[in-house]
Amino acid sequence: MTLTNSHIIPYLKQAKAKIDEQLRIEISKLNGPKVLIDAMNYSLEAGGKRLRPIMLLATLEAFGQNSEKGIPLACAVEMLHTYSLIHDDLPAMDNDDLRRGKPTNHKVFGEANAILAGDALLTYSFEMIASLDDPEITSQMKVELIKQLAQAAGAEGMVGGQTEDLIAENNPNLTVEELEHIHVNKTGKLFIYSVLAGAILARANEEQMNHLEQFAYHLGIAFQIRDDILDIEGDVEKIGKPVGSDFENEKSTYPSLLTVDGAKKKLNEHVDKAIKFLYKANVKHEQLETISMYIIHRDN
Ligand code: GRG
Repeated sequence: MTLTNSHIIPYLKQAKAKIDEQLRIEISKLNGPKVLIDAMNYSLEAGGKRLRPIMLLATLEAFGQNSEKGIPLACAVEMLHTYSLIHDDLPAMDNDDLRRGKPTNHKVFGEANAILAGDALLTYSFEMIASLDDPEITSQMKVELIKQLAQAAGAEGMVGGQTEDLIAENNPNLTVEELEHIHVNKTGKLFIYSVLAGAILARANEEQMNHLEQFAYHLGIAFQIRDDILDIEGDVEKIGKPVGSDFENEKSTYPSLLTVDGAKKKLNEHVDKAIKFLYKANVKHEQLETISMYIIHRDN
């Protein structure tokens, strides 16, 4: 099936607008020191694509359900994602001055406030799930949603992946398999969570859960490969060649290990696998497929 940008963009814009509105509502409920709330808001409003929450909503739609009921949970995922970006940019991690074309959180609010804003976003995400006010979302479902988010974000997921990524910086012989393992933990697990959280709300059966998990697993890898390719294309546009020409002394990426063409081939393989599992899940696949196509064609 071929989907063009003219199909994808309106759908994503509409879903993003709903998420943005609810994020503003959720943050307005918080009574904390002004500088902390401002720092949280700064990164929340800095122009993220909202891919993870959109995937959660699209999963609900895949089960024929109204996506509105997933919006607060989707916002909790975005809060957690935003924390990870703030901390990732800190001097002790990637030491980035810019994110999404704007000064990073610590550049505007100082390092201590950026750490605290990240901490507050992380903790608020769990509070939001515990506070979900919908009679269809039982306490048992909330516990499961909280447990799975903690697993996706913690030592066995995103934080573990970030740690492995830092270790890998000193390994010039990193293999594609090792790189993949890092990215599955660092970014993939939150993608997987987003889909499974939607499936939990929709009361998917076990077989559907398993297929959707595989769908999101492959999509998460495809997302990362696309990100690596975009980085290279951005460097070539800016300075006429990839940073660290011939990829020497550079952090390992899919293009550095496989060449750009090899990375593109791998990306397509993962998207094909993702779509195969999506179809196996026997759900209404249109929106999730639309997002998958966006992820391989996106240019930011
Ligand atoms: C610091 C605990 C901790 C974790 C950091 C997710 C992560 C782990 C770091 C983000 C750094 C990074 C650039 C990872 C590669 C994956 C990626 C491109 C994430 C950004 O996700 P997008 O493109 O971001 O969905 P937007 O800006 O749209 O929200």
